[in-house]
Amino acid sequence: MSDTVTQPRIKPALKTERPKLHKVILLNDDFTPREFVVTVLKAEFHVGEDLAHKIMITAHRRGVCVVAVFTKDVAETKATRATEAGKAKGYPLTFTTEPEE
Ligand code: TYC
Repeated sequence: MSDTVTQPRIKPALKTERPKLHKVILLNDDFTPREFVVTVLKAEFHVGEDLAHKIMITAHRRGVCVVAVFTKDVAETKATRATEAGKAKGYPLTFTTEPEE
């Protein structure tokens, strides 16, 4: 007769990794009108007037501002669309993305 005791498995066989989030970053420039930056932030990122203004003025003063975080695909799509909205009006408005630590 064997005395081997089999312990129940506590850890799941495979852990589900949370996808890494990516920041959308607004860059300042000298040409895009402040009001247009606010309009793009409201349209693409669904923020209200007050938060859009706060994000715009932070980028204006500090050079950059994190707008929000999303999964990689969503962050890249939103950054591209928001940058294109500026380009369509002839502005150099730029949104970039980078992975969160
Ligand atoms: N600096 C621009 C101006 O003075 C306004 C601006 C703010 C542009 C934020 C881009 O990300 C930006 N008209």
